[in-house]
Amino acid sequence: MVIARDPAEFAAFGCDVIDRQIPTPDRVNPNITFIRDGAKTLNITMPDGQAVQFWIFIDPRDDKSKTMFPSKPIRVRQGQVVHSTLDAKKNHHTIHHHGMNSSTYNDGVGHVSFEVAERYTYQFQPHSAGTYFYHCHKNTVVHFEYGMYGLLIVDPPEGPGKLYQNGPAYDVEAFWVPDDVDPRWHRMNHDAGMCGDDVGLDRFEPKYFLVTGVPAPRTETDPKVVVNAKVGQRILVRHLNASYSIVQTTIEGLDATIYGVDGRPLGDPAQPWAKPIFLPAGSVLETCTAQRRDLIIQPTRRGRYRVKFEFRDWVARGIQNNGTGIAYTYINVT
Ligand SMILES: [Cu+2]
Repeated sequence: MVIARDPAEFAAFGCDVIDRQIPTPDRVNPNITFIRDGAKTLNITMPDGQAVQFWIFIDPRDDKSKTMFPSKPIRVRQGQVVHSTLDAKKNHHTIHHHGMNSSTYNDGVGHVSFEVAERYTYQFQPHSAGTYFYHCHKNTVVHFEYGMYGLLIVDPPEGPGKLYQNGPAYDVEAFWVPDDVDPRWHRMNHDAGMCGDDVGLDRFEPKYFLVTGVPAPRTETDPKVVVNAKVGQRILVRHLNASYSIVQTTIEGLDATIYGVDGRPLGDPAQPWAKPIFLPAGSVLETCTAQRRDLIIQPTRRGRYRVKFEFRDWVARGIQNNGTGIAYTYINVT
């Protein structure tokens, strides 16, 4: 086993991450179990006809998961002991359950623990209901760009229907997961850049802009993205920025209120210092990579309300791909 003691050794470790086939330390009986095989390839045809290769996690117990991008959600309840098993059949991967307070062995960050050589069961117990995601943490910038992620939803102990215990109830649940794709990155090698080799990871030039796996402009009609609700219903939008851009999301004509930030509640009576944030219609919601926001929207009038996602460069802050990096969808209220 390599132990990093000084920067030189860390440099070597960065290039040669430990891989292990081990049992879960301190294993206890789970309340709920998941299996994810990784990575399977999935080709998605972009609006210009180009097929782009993605890597996804699949659930071997569910054939539908073979074509799901983002990967099939993991949905649990606050307080449950969760066992999430990764079967890394081809090459090495990990699962990082982003936002869980896991022990180091169960955190799935290859560089501080190990990569899964064959199979490992991650054990954790979520303590805060909200919106999270899981993703591969092997050569992360490449594997995450390849699409190795899915939503991780933590419901309150009593189950879905409220964002958190004593929190806002919802009638309609929606998932908005903006992502951007540089097709050049989707032809890279599994280990590209890990040993300090210059493979061009300093250049990210996204050409396709997706929401919840749907490339724009299909986001304007695809039921995975478009939200349908009735006047007076409460819509919960779980918004995850899975892109490598700053995303500015604008809901035109409808007010929204942020009740959750990165899996932590706003407006929980037990935490009176953390207030919900009101966004008047037309406000810009800005998120960077990996951030989550839970929005409650309660329309009071019928209409077709447009939602705009602008993908902006981190440094220059201009809209990506020469100003074309925009996706739209709609909230239809009847
Ligand atoms: Cu991976």
